[in-house]
Amino acid sequence: MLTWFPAAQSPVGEELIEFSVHGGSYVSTALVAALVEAGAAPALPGEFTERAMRHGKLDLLQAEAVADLIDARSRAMHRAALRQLSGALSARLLQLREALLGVDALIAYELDFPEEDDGPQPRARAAHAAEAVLEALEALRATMPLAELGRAGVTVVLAGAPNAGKSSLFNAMLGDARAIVSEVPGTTRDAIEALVDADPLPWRLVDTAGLRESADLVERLGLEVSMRWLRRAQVILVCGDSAGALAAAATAVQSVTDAPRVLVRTKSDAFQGGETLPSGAVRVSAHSGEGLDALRGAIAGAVRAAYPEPAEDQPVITRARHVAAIERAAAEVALFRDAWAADALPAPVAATHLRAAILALDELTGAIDVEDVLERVFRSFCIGK
Ligand SMILES: Nc1nc2c(ncn2[C@@H]2O[C@H](COP(=O)(O)OP(=O)(O)OP(=O)(O)O)[C@@H](O)[C@H]2O)c(=O)[nH]1
Ligand SMILES: [Mg+2]
Repeated sequence: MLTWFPAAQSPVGEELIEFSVHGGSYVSTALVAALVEAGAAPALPGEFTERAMRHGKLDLLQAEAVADLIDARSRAMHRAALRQLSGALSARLLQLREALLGVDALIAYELDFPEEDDGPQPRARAAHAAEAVLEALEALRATMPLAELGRAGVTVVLAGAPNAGKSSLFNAMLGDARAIVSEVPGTTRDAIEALVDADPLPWRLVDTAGLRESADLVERLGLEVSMRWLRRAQVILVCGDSAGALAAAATAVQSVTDAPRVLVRTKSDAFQGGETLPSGAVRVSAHSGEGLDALRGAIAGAVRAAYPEPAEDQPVITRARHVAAIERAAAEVALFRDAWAADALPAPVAATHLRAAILALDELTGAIDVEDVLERVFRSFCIGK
């Protein structure tokens, strides 16, 4: 069955025919071979999205968002991609571009009518407007770490004495027996990690070797690995199977890092009562599942506190390319602001910084054709998109 899209209604902005064929790879492969034989060229990776962009159906940032949507490994990435696809980032950049053009116009006014004095000084207004653009650019730049965390996860490290129940808890949180568990203290030697999807950001959950002095060489090496992970941890689950063990583990962790922590009293199913835990500590059993939801909530709370979500109307950036362009634009605006404030450069020269900033923003949205940028963006797509 063929579906025909006239150019105006087609998602790529060109006349398009879709073939729907029976299932199985043979028929579709044979059809593609026949079409190629008849002169068709197979699409390059990302070619459909690229054509959509060239026909004005999407801008470059939205095209990238399509790739991000396909690659999304977490709810956070999915959300960021949808935001970008909706055009929120493009709209903000367009606003900033307009503002810079406005500053440019104020400067031209100052050039044309240097003696004129009518109300608010164009000079001060230009400085003000440039400052506002700079702040908006910096707010955008500041959202990048969230994109990285959305991709790689917030590093959440399980720490505590050997046999505290860390690997059991790790497995229970994953719902999968990934780490070896045994009653022998010192079972875990190397760090094991897994990506756990969660809101507002996914976690990179890391199980580590128990913290203790050991004569065993391999266990000591494992301890060094634990220490490295502890130093990199963004949230720590301090585990102990008694109030005393928990306090000792907290002290040990404290000496290495001041990352936010959640205190976890493990093996709550074997709890006899009669101990007081520090406030905020969560009682959990990897065996019965008791307290796991509370623990998930406590981790999400720590993540939220450490990485506040941007305001609803704050667009976010997601790629190194965005960072580079935003930084370039911000640097140019800052140069303009400083030169303008110090009256150090003739106005036409100061204005070249504004133009350079506008150029950087245009590159970002793909408003100006920068072939090598397009090449890099689209060739990272998979075929058929
Ligand atoms: N009753 C009970 N026992 C548990 C629980 N979690 C772990 N254990 C037991 O505690 C022992 C140690 O568990 P692990 O998960 O291997 O402990 P670990 O902290 O990873 O230990 P190392 O890797 O040696 O540092 C095992 O015998 C587990 O069966 C629990 O929730 N309840
Ligand atoms: Mg273990």
